Amino acid sequence: MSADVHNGVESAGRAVVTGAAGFIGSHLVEALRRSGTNVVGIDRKSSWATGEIPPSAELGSLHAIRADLVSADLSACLENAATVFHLAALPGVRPSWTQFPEYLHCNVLATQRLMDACVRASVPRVVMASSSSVYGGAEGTMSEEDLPRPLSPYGVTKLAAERLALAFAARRDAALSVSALRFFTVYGPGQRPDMFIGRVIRATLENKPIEVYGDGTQIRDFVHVSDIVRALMLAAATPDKGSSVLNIGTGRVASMNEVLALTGELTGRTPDARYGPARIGDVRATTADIGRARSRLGFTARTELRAGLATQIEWARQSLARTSPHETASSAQMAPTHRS
Ligand code: UPG
Repeated sequence: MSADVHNGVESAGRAVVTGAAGFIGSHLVEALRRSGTNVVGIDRKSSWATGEIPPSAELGSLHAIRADLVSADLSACLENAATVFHLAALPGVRPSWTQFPEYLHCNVLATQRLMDACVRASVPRVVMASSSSVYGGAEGTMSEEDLPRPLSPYGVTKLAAERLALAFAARRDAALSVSALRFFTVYGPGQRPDMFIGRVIRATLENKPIEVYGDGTQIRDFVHVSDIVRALMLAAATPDKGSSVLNIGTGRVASMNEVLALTGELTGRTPDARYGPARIGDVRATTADIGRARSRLGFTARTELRAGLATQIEWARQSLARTSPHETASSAQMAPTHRS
């Protein structure tokens, strides 16, 4: 983390992170605490127990609160907050067709309640996770200027959340700025288990088949979680007092077939890909226009896909060794398997 980011967040004071136990949230909480920032982390997951970790010489404190944003007493959580990182959401494109009330609750209602509380508590800055899913099936590079046309109920709720936050920030009585970061497809250690890269790695390490939805030629702008954390910290530290929407991606793409091939190279095992129908609501391609994030935040992604995949493979190996030590020890002695 660069000194300016470190100082920017630290001098800004206490940070509140919603979705603190999630994939991106847990990385952000760690980075904030390493920078000496005291963190209030809110999550509704059962693994996130309410409790207090005092500050140490190396780390800022953590006040963990297990709560649902829709019913929690948010004024207490937001006291003295300088930055609220709003990452809590029900993610994932495909289940949103059948679980829409849950998506509404977690993505829209929760955001409305949080923003209302932020205005009342005079929180100066909210940095929130939006998604490239708001764009829908755009051809070519996706720019913040494009008209969003989400193709899934999930994308609709993320767009609603983003617009809600911006509407609160625009209120005459609000002294609040919002940075809505449209994350492209995030990967890295701790990635959600329903996502493609994590599934490919796990299946390959366990010698199991992986179902590819479609012919594998769909492309994604994959962005490593360490770059996402850096973008979040930069957005919190920017001296710009206005609200903005910013793409956070790499500007480069890979197809699912390329991910399969790279995983094969890096693990020494050929993934057993089984091709099935494409899923409704999945877009063919995402590519971030990265110009605005570069000019406003000085952000460019640093992690190349090959190096980033290696970090996730290493993490997956370690997690598998913890859950099934015997299996992994014996498979580690096996010669790489190659399937046709
Ligand atoms: N896919 C498969 N097999 C699987 C899982 C996924 O073929 O078992 C496909 C999927 O259909 C898609 C591609 O792989 O075409 C990538 O899927 P995934 O890794 O789940 O990412 P996205 O669908 O791009 O969605 C991710 C996040 C979402 C976020 C979005 C931002 O899940 O929460 O908003 O990226 O772009």
